[in-house]
Amino acid sequence: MKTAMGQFLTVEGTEGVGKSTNMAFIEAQLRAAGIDLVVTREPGGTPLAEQLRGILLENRDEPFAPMAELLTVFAARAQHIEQVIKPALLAGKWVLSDRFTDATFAYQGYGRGLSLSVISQLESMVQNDFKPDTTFLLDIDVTVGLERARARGDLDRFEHEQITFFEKVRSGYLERVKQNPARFCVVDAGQALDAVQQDIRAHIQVLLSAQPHSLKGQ
Ligand code: Z5A
Repeated sequence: MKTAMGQFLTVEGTEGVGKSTNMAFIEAQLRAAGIDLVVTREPGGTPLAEQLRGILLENRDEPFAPMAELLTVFAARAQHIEQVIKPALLAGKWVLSDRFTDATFAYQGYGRGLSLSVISQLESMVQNDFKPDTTFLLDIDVTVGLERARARGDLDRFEHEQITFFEKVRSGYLERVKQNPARFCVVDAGQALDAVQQDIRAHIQVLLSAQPHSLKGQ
């Protein structure tokens, strides 16, 4: 699948990094520029994939085997791509997704310690060569992020993990940036929100300036 008609943007980061807050900001910026946009998330994005999300996030006594977790994430993704992402891009819309496969490398690969090469194989099976065009990585010291996330209240199954897990996840994300520097926009999410959003706005302006002149404000 080619993404020439629509752009596929993703937002990533560890707990408490401000993804939800900044997804809304990015959405508003893109809509103001006249982009026809579909906003979605992973795990989830379709009724069936949202059910799989519930299974992944729910706290339960039975341990979730890491390989079962990995396969569930990719099952949800296969459904999401087929039902939402692919049709939108083919219709010329842009898609903004709260997390995608970088999260799988970061959480299941670097965090849980599953083989990166197995994850790459699943990525090829499910996505062929389909990847995001641009990924915003909100990066933060994990201690600061966890304080923010825990101040919000109820914790899901991932948020009960130890700090060492999130440190591995964060270094996994930074490793992904090293491997794909052209795709990532890295933002220091430890700054005050105004400064974070100023940085995001600058990245979006670069992105929009590379688009056809039919968009508003170009
Ligand atoms: N997961 C996985 O393991 N493998 C995969 O392949 C995929 C996902 C796709 C659900 O993700 C879980 O799925 C996730 C990994 C796993 N782990 N967990 N949990 P999620 O994205 O739905 O859940 P989340 O990580 O909790 O994201 P979130 O809801 O967007 O939370 P957030 O990043 O913490 O964002 P927030 O709610 O906007 O911000 C948190 C608080 O900080 C909030 O009170 C804000 O007002 C505040 N905030 C935000 N920015 C600032 C600044 N700059 N300064 C001060 N305070 C701020």
